[in-house]
Amino acid sequence: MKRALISGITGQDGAYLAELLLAKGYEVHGIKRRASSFNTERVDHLYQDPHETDQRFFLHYGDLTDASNLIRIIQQVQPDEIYNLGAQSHVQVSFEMPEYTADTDAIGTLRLLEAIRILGLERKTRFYQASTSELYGKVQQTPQSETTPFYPRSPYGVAKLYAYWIVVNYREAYGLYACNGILFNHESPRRGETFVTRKITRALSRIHLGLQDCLYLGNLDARRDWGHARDYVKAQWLMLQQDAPEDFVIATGVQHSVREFVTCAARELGVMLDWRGEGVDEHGVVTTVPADSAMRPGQHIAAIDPHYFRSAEVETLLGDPTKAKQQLGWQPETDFDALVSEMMQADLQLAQRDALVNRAGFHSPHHHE
Ligand code: NDP
Ligand code: GDR
Repeated sequence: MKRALISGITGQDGAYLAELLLAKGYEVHGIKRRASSFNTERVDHLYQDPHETDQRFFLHYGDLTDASNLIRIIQQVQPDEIYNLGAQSHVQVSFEMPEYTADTDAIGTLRLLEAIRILGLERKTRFYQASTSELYGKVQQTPQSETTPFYPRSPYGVAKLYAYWIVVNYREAYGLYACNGILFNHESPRRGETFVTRKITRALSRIHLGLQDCLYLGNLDARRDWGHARDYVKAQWLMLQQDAPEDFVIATGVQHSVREFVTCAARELGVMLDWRGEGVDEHGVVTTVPADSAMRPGQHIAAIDPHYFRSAEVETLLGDPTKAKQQLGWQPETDFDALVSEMMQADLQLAQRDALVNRAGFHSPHHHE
């Protein structure tokens, strides 16, 4: 039985990857952070009572900023594969917490690689690094492939640049089996609520049910190559099953704007949206609306709030996954429309639950942003 250790197991990708590896017969260990409230919601369905025999899913308290703890966990687990998915992963937040982002995303990666060396596991443990299309930042060529130069545009991107190169360096210097997956944006119903896709599907569902009035967004013209996280974790696993370690771009090769995402998500509700440009006050106005919706024709359900503009923006990203298709035999199974539809349906269910709770006289908690 193979043993895997996942940092960031409580995040979007961590949950899908844990499911995939358990289905493949792995013993799966994950690092979770100590928090004052529950933070394991995405993997709670995988939890096994510690008294059960045949246990294959384990969580360890830890943090990427804590080297001695990482060494101890790796020593105990003796993993065949480490997936470093843990990160302060929000680009906008990285402008507010640049040092913490560097500590976790850049030096955290170094700490894991050093732990492998310190424990003499260079020949046993394979390493996957969650690299990102944010490395391309201010893009130098389109579409972006494994050979496109990097130009990161945020403290997050710069931290991930260090992580990318330290992985390459440890592969070349110590012969580690270590790979960078340069993954373009990938989403799902499990996506964090403050990333733009999930923010949109969550807000539109709530507006539809009368729980909220308007969705405030930043740059509607940003363009992204959006895929489904379930498809992308398969590529992470495939990268560690090759004869030799290499870096791969994982993307769909199709690009949409934030505005198109909103329009497509609204269409899922039977709502037609018209964009009436008024400078920075650009609105999404409802034109037709089904009878069961709390929205009204003419209602502004989307508007720009400059608060969400970034200090330095990544305007456009489009990946070229040819190498992954040829060498890994990987390709995305979920297209843009199916992704938006799945996310809308899931958020509609959550909003229906909140509406029911409200009607029964209880008020659902208010979350910021
Ligand atoms: P999430 O933000 O959903 O998950 C991040 C995970 O990292 C969570 O489990 C979080 O714990 C954990 N984490 C945060 N800080 C620390 C720390 N200091 N020590 C240990 N763990 C920590 O991200 P995704 O699942 O979307 O992404 C996974 C990885 O892939 C990240 O590294 C991200 O930067 C990268 N990536 C993501 C892409 C995407 O489109 N989703 C694209 C390309 C790269 P907690 O739950 O407690 O917050
Ligand atoms: P990104 O994802 O920065 O690409 O990083 P995000 O969904 O946050 O932003 C995508 C684009 O949408 C624009 N945008 C908004 N973004 C947010 N969050 N909120 C808004 O209200 C809003 N309005 C417009 C942004 O300006 C941006 O251009 C994600 C993360 O998962 C990273 O960890 C990962 O490395 C990259 O994807 C690939």
